[in-house]
Amino acid sequence: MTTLAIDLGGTKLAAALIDAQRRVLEQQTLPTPAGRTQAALTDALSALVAPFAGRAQRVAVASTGIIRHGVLTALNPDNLGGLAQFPLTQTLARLTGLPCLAVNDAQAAAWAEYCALPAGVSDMVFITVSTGVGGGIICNGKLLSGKEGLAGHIGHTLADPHGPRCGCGRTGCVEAIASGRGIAALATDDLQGMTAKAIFAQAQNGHPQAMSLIRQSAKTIARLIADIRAGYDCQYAVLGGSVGLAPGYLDLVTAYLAQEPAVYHTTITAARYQHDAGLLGAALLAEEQAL
Ligand code: ADP
Ligand code: BMX
Repeated sequence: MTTLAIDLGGTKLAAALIDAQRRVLEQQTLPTPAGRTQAALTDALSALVAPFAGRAQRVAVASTGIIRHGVLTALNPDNLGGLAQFPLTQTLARLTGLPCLAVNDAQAAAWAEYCALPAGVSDMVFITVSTGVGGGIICNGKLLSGKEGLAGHIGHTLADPHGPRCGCGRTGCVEAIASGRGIAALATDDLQGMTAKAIFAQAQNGHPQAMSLIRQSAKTIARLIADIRAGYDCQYAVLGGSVGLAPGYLDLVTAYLAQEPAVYHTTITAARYQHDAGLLGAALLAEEQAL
């Protein structure tokens, strides 16, 4: 069976055909629309799935936000330009005429990455450092989604009580400091108005503020991993998202975690499936649920 997998993030939308052998056959990406009304997102999804019409038997979506009964509710509406609610599975089922499953993006990626880890690992966390900071927790071999879908939203744990206000309504969340949007929002002077991608490029050229913003992000993620280790003794942390996968970032996080007491040290790797982890995880979950 071929699955049309979709990854809906705060910055980009991706769609791919995934075959029964779990190979990504063909993929296209589009920017998440700027005028982020329900109509704009529906139009963008329509353009995203159009090239794949008639070529899949089901749709599996990995999406930013809390996913409950197929509806996306933003925990941080800033990441979706203020769009707070969206009927995800209903819209995609209408656009494609196919059955549709939707899961949080980091939860989906966690499942794909967990399934690729060596046998014997039963506890791991996947962290996407992207537009936001998302997480997927595997505990005792099971993906935690939570009764209300909130499980794993570790980007909204406290990093600094005196830190910036987060779009979720709290102050000093990990996401407000470490995410792509957080890095960009904290930039001043000549870096003001740049994207995190551009700030990473500046850091490569030795720009002191750019380097400091990236180090601050990596240190915040390292402390988050230590907190999660203390929380449930996970053996592995896997990093994804365009910031998490940026050259040098994993090494920085690893170096900062090494500065914590040894009991919190955890193996950290880059996502084996790189930017496709969410797509593959959603497809796997749809397959397991025999959608
Ligand atoms: P999404 O959040 O939509 O899943 P990404 O994982 O691409 O998308 O994350 C988007 C964030 O990553 C943005 O803040 C963007 O500026 C930043 N980014 C994109 N490419 C890079 C890169 N090569 N290096 C560092 N940051 C990047
Ligand atoms: C936010 C939250 C999470 C998501 C994470 C990463 C929203 C809209 N999203 O913390 O559900 O997993 O960002 O999302 O509240 P991404 O867009 O960066 O991939």
